[in-house]
Amino acid sequence: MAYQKEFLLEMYRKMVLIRQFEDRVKFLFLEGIMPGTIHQYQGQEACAVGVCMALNEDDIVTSTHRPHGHALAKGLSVQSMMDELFGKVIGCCKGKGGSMHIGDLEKGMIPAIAIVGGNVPLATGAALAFKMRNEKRVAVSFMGDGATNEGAFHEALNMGAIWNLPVLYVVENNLYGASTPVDMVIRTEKISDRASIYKMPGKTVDGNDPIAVYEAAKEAVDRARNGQGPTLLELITYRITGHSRRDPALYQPKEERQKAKENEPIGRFAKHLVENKIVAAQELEDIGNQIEKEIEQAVEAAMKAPDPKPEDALEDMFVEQI
Ligand SMILES: Cc1ncc(C[n+]2csc(CCOP(=O)(O)OP(=O)(O)O)c2C)c(N)n1
Ligand SMILES: [Mg+2]
Repeated sequence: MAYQKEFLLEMYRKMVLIRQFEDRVKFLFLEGIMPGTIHQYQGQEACAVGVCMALNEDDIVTSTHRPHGHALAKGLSVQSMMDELFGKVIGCCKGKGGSMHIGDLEKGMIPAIAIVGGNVPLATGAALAFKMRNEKRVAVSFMGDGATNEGAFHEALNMGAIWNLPVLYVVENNLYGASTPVDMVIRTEKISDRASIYKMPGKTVDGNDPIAVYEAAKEAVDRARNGQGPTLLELITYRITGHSRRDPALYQPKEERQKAKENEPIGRFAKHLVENKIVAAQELEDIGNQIEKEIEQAVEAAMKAPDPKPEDALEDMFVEQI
């Protein structure tokens, strides 16, 4: 299918935004300037961007311990996320969530959940609410390969299937759950094979190709929105950074890492755009430079922003009115 240049550039811009955001955060973290802990998304950008570009603004996503890419792709601002990572009162969760609970309901992202598999039932629940209220909205659960071995995953998929809910289960198979290779803990050749026992469509696609991801997600989202029920989508990708802060990822064999770097989504997509004369290399460089400035401004502003007061900890404990 042919796409407008604007669409492809938006895809590129969002992937670069995620990459640069993560690279900057890594630096701030290693310098000891940023508090908390982080799990980063470098290498997996095409997954979040391809899926979120197939969604409407009022669709909902849920995420994991590795949520920055999903949040940026769903439209959270760099500033509100940087503020949150610095624990500031103006962050998207008022500084109370930090990296692993980032989110903003107004942008269609339920705050992330770091319990592996924990967000899968949440997306199922949101989809049930949409169906009961007769709303034409779709819920997406982003998860890792490791999450598909959790009981919560199977319970949630079963419910999504029997109630024919408007939900998309997206597995980002980055070949490892922390340091454990996926083929050590899963017998089936493809994770998407697991869809068949719930009688929903299951598909495996190249998760480093944003267009392939977009097309698979669009088909699944359209099905869900038209009342045809859930889909399990497996995106094959690779994490080109450690599992969490300071992890040198020595369990990833050198050759495999090297191959993955050559196959990383942004360089690959840039090459595709330039070689097919869709865009000039200079235009891509300009996009990168603009994003760098935006991130730098956000870092400066976040560092100057006010911290929460101790008594703020007692606020937002309960919903006052439903
Ligand atoms: C229920 C549960 N068990 C263990 C952990 C510790 N833990 C955090 S991330 C992770 C690996 C998850 O792997 P995967 O689902 O493939 O996601 P990835 O890190 O590759 O993005 C583990 C074991 C956890 N957070 N929750
Ligand atoms: Mg994984």
